[in-house]
Amino acid sequence: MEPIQQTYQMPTADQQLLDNGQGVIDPDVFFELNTPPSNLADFESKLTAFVDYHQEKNTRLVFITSGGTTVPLENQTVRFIDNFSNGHRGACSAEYFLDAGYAVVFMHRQFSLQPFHRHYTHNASMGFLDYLVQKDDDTIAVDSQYGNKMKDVLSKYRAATESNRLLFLDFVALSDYLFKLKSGTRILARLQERVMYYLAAAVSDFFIPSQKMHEHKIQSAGGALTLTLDQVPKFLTPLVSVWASKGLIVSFKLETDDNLLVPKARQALTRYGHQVVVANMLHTRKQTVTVITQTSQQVISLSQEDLANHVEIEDRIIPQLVRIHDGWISSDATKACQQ
Ligand code: PAZ
Repeated sequence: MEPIQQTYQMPTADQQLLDNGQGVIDPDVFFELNTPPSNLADFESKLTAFVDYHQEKNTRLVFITSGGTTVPLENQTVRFIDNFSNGHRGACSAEYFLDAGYAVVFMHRQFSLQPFHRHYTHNASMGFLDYLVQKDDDTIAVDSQYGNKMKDVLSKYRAATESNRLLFLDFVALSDYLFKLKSGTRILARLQERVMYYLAAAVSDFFIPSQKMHEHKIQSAGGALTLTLDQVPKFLTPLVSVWASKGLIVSFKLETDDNLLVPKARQALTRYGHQVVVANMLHTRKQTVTVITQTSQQVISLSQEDLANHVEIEDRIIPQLVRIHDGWISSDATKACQQ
């Protein structure tokens, strides 16, 4: 029997007209061609209530995106393309932003690392039950060797949640993430320069639009599978210029080729005109990053001593970003006085 090469459906003439001639559609067109996630209304109402609360309190707020997006291969998704990110950067950063007095919206990939919980999950050698002991009176308790640290983590977690300073929201697929990014930034926009957007999620650059996707599970009887993915529109353009134009925007740049890292990070700053790029390499991202602004470039690295003392690099990154945010807020206040 002839092997059948499976490909996704070719774009229609109409869809081809919508792109910019290089196969990249406009961000607005993306939202017209894709269906919003079914829980978008719930996402919006939780975020609106959180923003209402913090608007009154005059708190600074950080919107953290964390973890990787999936790229489904079928509309009724059985298979998808994923990436390496487990959300460590975002989850860890959330704790340091809370320490710095921020309220945190933690928009994360479902089941990726979460602030505070992260100390007890996703550990290859320790499962949840391994932290517990069964006592003689048949009750259970935390094993005493973990008790002190757990008490400390628990009290910080309770302080954040009881003061309504930590909101968990999630996403899975790329389009889910993009709809929520747009909607979330617009809801937060009324807090203006008090919001920092900390875009640490690993967002796919390529996807299959839903009209071009197989509806049902792709069958192996069809032979080899050839996939063509479209390029994801550049969402930082509307985010910086329209959705969140008053906030401080911190994007992340990940590379595996050292020679590309700083030039690509600078290129992003020039192209989008936002304030900060944190550049990191895949294999050293927990030890060293470069914080780049339009006028400065600072390498932040952990020493051998820091590593031996289990210092986390976010402990150094967040205070630096808070200083930049201080400057952003006061420059905005200066602009307002001059008007
Ligand atoms: O989630 P994680 O801690 O495993 O990785 C963090 C990271 C490398 C995804 C983040 O620091 C980052 O660079 N995000 C942007 C990735 C990108 O360039 O698309």
